[in-house]
Amino acid sequence: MKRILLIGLIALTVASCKKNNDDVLSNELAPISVEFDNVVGDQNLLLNSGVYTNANGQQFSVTTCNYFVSNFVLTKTDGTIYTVPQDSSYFLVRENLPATRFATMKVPQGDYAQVQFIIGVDSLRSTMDISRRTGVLDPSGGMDGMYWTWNSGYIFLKLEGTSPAAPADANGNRRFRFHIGGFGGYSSATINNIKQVTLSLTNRGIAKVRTNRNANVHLFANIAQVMNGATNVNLSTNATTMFNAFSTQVANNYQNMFTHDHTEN
Ligand SMILES: [Cu+2]
Repeated sequence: MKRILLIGLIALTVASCKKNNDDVLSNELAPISVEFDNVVGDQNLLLNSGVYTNANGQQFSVTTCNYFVSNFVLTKTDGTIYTVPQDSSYFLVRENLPATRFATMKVPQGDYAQVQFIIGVDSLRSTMDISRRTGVLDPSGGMDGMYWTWNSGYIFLKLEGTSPAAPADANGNRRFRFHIGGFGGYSSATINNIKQVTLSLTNRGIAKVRTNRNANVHLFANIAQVMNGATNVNLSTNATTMFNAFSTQVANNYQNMFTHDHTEN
């Protein structure tokens, strides 16, 4: 600014340059991705081959790890809140399909300090006509069976694997299965396991969203926290958890599994 004042004679020219160099951003939409990087404690998640230990000291391996994340809301450093249009705000993260770990959205340019989303599918969308449930929400599409019925709705999180601690089935396989969902149903009596997650980006790097960049908010999802937390799940007695009361304890565990590790700007 001082420089501009000093060069008074060519002030008009400088002023026009200043406008171009100004740091005020337009509200133009720009790309941002939120990366869901599945880990188990301090180890990477490796389907089938990785061997891990839960809080009860039980070994396990993972064969399937899928979950829905949706309804993203991002907050700028100045407190401005942007809700991603809902039709563009449903993602199914599938560990066996690496590209699905990126939830890619467009938001107004700016510096973002907080990301919020829900694990699962909100009740409104769960009850919408099938024509409004397209893409990853299409029960007849390639969504890997993440759906029960009209009243039970979507399976929000599916974690399956094997464990020597799990009881043997008829074929001698020792499997565990967590199929967790429940949007509340059409009657309020049914389970509601919709969980909201709010993560501050302040400590590990805000997202600088610009039209000429591709900000990526890299999260870790510690899937050990499906089993570990307020309730340390015993795979001997709870090898199969689906649409039942115990599922709420599992959902209470995994709602804390996300942490922000860093941001690539
Ligand atoms: Cu990264």
